Amino acid sequence: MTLKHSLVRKIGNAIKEVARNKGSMWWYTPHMAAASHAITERIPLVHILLEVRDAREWLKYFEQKKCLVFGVNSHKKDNIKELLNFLQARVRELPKIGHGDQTITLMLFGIPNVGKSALANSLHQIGRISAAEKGRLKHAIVSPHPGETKNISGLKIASHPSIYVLDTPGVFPSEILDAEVCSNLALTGAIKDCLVGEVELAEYFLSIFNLSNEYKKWAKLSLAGADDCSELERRQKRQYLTDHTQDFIVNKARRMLYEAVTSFNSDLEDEEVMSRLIKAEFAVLRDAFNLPPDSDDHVRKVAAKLLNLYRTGRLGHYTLDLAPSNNLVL
Ligand SMILES: Nc1nc2c(ncn2[C@@H]2O[C@H](COP(=O)(O)OP(=O)(O)O)[C@@H](O)[C@H]2O)c(=O)[nH]1
Ligand SMILES: [Mg+2]
Repeated sequence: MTLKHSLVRKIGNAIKEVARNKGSMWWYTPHMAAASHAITERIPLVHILLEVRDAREWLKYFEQKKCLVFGVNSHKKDNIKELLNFLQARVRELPKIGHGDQTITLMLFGIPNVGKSALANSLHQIGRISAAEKGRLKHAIVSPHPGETKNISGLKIASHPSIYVLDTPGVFPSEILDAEVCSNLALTGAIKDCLVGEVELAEYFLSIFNLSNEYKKWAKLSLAGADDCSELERRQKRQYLTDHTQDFIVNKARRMLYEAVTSFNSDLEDEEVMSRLIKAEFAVLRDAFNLPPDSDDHVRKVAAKLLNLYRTGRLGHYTLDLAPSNNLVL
């Protein structure tokens, strides 16, 4: 068995344990049940349903299945403009459109923390509506934590005809999924970190990272060696010593991870070897993040910072779940 499998089992057991102690309510909370009910009730009333997924590698798969798919980065204005054009074209295809002041509604739905609210906001901000309609205070709450959107809310994204996008709370199926799916959901932040444990999740990430090709892109960081910088840069580095989101810390973490993983020549499929490597990586990351070794919970702090860098895409891109066509190739 590989360490990844052991960690999946450990995370799966942790989830089952919480379920045993707190009842299945922690997974399918009353709030989520109410949201699912509210979303289901709205389905017959809306014109377009748009499922939001974090699934870059799955685009081709859904295209082959003849689904209407659109890859989008909510932080890219041009991308959002293209999506608005795409949506308006779909709206024009709807029957009985174009008579007077008909209002079209488009409902976003998906699992927690997948980017629904960020997408609703971007569509509203970039949408072709008058400045007065872009209520400065009206926006959906975007957060790195799951469960922040509590209600269904509408934001206008286009005029003539008026199109409103409905942002909804994230929902799961009511049944608990298998251990690997749960582990992947937890790693992406769809399940609250405290239910599984940040350290276990960071170990799980490293067990995937160490067998990936992502770190190989950082070879030049290692060759660059010790940083050579100006007095101003040195001052900034002192000022932001513990801010792991700063580029100089991200690059240091990448370089140290690269050096740690490439220094291990032995078989990483071996659970023992992978465990030792992950332990070594936690030690170098503590150094990269400038955490004092005697601080109480430096292991948890390293884990939290590492998870944040992974989730904001600064440690590369990973597909945790391969599309079926890719599975066939394997
Ligand atoms: N890189 C990137 N991050 C995103 C994107 N959309 C959302 N996020 C981030 O993902 C996290 C969850 O977003 P949010 O919209 O609150 O998810 P929701 O729970 O589905 O509404 C936030 O930290 C966002 O900044 C995107 O297109 N690209
Ligand atoms: Mg939301």
